[in-house]
Amino acid sequence: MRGVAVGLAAAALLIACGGSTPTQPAGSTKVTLTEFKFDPSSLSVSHGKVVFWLVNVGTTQHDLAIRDSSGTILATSELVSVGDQKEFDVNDIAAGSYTIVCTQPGHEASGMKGTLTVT
Ligand SMILES: [Cu+2]
Repeated sequence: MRGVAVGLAAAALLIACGGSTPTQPAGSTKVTLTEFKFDPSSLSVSHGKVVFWLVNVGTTQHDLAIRDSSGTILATSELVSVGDQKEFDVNDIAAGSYTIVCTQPGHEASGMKGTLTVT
């Protein structure tokens, strides 16, 4: 968990400074967002607190939501602007299989979804 705290501190510092390129928090899982897919589209993480690092290299805004097998959305990231990066922290996610989707209108239907395996 020490790496997570450092990552958050770094993110806060970058917001304060502005302008500079944010760096990926240590121990985070990087996911690239484009039209209309997640890369990688198949994610695997350990249970507990999970830190995703979302990088939008597409031409429109995207986000990442985690949906369980019953269709309930457990968590949704902030919207990531074009060319931006956002840290997305998920606490206490239990082991299991989940679906990841972009909640922007039409994106999931266009193929912007994937799987998340929590072990
Ligand atoms: Cu999207």
